[in-house]
Amino acid sequence: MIKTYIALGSNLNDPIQQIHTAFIALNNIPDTQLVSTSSLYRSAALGVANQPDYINVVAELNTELTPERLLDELQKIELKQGRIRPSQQWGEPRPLDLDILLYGDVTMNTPTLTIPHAGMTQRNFVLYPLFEIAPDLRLPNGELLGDLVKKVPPLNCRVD
Ligand code: ROI
Repeated sequence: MIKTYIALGSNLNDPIQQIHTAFIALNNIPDTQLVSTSSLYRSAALGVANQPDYINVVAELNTELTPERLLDELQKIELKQGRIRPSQQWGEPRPLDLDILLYGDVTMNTPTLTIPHAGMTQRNFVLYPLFEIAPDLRLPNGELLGDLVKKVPPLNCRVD
């Protein structure tokens, strides 16, 4: 059983509802359990102008699936929740984006999957929710999550 952290993001088609629907879908992945979820955080879209605010969350799962099979299941959920293409162009608004942040202590870099997730250490909308549910976490390279959080702008827009 591997502990894995998934980032959820939505900025289309009722984002808060998208996130709640995704929690149920994550818990229904075969050989996988949803262990915990962070609060929901609202933030302006990073990197692209003129698109709706995002709702972001991090979820902890226990899984027996390989990273590739897990990614496959996540892409099925994205498609089911109205995403047009599994790998929409970077920065396009989307009803649901699911990214594998961490998978145990695994480090990997293939054409389809980079773990830890490449952008995670710079993104406050990932680091803050992750820190909320895993305050003592270290990345596979030994970096302490708490140290990374101090280097990004604060994210305090929690949604009730
Ligand atoms: N900005 C925010 N705030 N949250 C996201 O999840 C998000 N996802 C993206 C880009 C376009 C980088 N911007 C984002 O893919």
